[in-house]
Amino acid sequence: MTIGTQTVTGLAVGASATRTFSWNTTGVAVGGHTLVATHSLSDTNAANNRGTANVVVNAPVTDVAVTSISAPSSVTQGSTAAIGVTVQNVGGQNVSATFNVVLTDATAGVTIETQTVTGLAIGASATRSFNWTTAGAALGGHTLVASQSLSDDNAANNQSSVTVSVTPTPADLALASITAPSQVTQGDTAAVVVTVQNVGGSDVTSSFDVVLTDATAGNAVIGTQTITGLANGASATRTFNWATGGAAISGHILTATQKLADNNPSNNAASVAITVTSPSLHVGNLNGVAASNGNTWTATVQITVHDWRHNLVTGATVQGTWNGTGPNATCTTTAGGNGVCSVVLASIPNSTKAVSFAVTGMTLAGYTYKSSANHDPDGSSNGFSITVKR
Ligand SMILES: [Ca+2]
Ligand SMILES: [Ca+2]
Ligand SMILES: [Ca+2]
Ligand SMILES: [Ca+2]
Ligand SMILES: [Zn+2]
Repeated sequence: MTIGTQTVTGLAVGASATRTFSWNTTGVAVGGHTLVATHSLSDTNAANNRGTANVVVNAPVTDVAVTSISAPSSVTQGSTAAIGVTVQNVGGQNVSATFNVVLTDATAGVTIETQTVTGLAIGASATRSFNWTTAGAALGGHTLVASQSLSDDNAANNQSSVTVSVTPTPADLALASITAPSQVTQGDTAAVVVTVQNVGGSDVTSSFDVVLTDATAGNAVIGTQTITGLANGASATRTFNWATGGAAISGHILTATQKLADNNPSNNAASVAITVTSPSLHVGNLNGVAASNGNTWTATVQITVHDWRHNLVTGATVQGTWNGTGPNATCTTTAGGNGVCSVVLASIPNSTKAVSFAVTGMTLAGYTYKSSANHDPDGSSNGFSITVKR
């Protein structure tokens, strides 16, 4: 059969002309073929008017190749990595058979996953996504090998590999808890208890600081403590003793922060609310004494002033009223008086068998009078008023 005809428009003496024929071998029988080239000019020497070449036509090859494998260069141990594998029919005929694409971890010697491809037309590609769960994978480099299982005419391109590094899970320290009393009297010390936990995937071997600040006071630092490392999952608790002598009498927000620059900064701090209250005074004891002066008598009431800790207070002024209607009386506790001062009502007629004295107020700069705390340890009064009998 004729493959093709081309025209040459004359040739000068000694000249040559070359023509190229494209032979489409689709449908051509497999085996040896003799191709014959002839020219059509009737010349004087017919013996050199043709040439031949022998060409062997081979059967079309079947060839599926793993053309690409995509993977992250590194993954955190415990996470799942997506590995994409693409196979292509690079041969000369369609592949109708189903074949497997297998992803293995050559470093660990395990098969990660097998997926199937249900045939590929000439030139077509198929991509499969594999999920590599690295929870049990050793740290370090892993060679992942993707291979296709079809027995084809070219085994050289049946697999491809990539190296993925499995890295340790970065540490994550969390400020797990912070507790404090809901209120503290100014001048007292409040214990603020802070717990830090290693909630990340690896041990923390370096030392790190935990800082307690008072957000209400411009984030003033109350204290800093150092924790010398924390194993994975472990907790450490530290107590900050907040001396409130200089703290404003108001609500305060105290914030504890762990200062290690870790993988997750969102859990590095926690806060607690605490109210600093003003120091208070109250009656710590009332005692009454009667003294006779012939036709009259004198009543003396000794008032003991306590602070909120029931310590004796110097310099507190006590106000009170005799007999409900008057006269009023005041006294001030002195350094030598052990927190006690006295009021005296003199010249009481002997016909008056008893008098009473009631505390109505108590003042000292920086303190408040907390009458609900009044008490009398020996039971001679109710802590608010006392009766003195002749
Ligand atoms: Ca010739
Ligand atoms: Ca192949
Ligand atoms: Ca953290
Ligand atoms: Ca008493
Ligand atoms: Zn007391």
